[in-house]
Amino acid sequence: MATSNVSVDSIIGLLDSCLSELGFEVYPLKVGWYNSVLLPSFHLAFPDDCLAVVVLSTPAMFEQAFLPFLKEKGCQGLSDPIDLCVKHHVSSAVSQCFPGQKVDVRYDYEMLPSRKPKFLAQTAAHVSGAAFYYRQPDVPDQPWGDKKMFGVCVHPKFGGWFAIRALLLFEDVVVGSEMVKPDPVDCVSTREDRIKLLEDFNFHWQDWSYRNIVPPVQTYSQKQRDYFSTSPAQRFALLKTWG
Ligand code: GSH
Repeated sequence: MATSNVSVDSIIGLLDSCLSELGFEVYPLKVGWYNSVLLPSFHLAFPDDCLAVVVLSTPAMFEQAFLPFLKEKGCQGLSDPIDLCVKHHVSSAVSQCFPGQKVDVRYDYEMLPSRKPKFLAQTAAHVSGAAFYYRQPDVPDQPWGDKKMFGVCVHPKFGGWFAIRALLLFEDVVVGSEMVKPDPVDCVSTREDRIKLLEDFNFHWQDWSYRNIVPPVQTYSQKQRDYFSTSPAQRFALLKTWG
């Protein structure tokens, strides 16, 4: 692997200049930060000092990227329009900003032949400092006995009103010790609030109350709420009612 003289700041700056106006956020991390918290079977097969970037969608993505994408493509017969829209914008940004550079782009919806996800999105978000991944062991003296509770990420500005969309692996960019691992903001700091968060997420995630565990600066618009609370099979019919 060649050592690149491209700085992390310039990579993030370029990506941000393409993606932020579309409602995405980007956060850098080192592959080693990610691999060090996972079992070997989940490791990314890249060196520890290789640069990765996690891409999130914020509430603005729906109006700033998705609705214009639908308008341009026409929604007739389009399956997985959200995934297609994210892929379109992220892959265009990568090829426009880094022509000729080897970048392995992995999306949240992609699986390996083993049926494992291509990357663990919540772990990537946590180690990059983008969002705190609250898991069962983060609750001292946990009240659930043997019951398995799924963890959930909380963004300091958007609470649960965001989604983790992609991981970019810059195969030829080696980052040195000057890149310091940021701690994600621990915005749900008390035991009581962490219990509430995990219970809201595990027992009634469909009412979306877990998303408001911290006061969000922006949430999904009514249109976006209607879209995501409609089952994918019914979304086409909903879109038609929007004209
Ligand atoms: N695969 C379908 C598509 O591409 O249209 C469905 C996509 C979808 O609804 N994804 C969910 C989503 O974006 C799960 S990641 N939800 C937004 C959220 O939960 O905040």
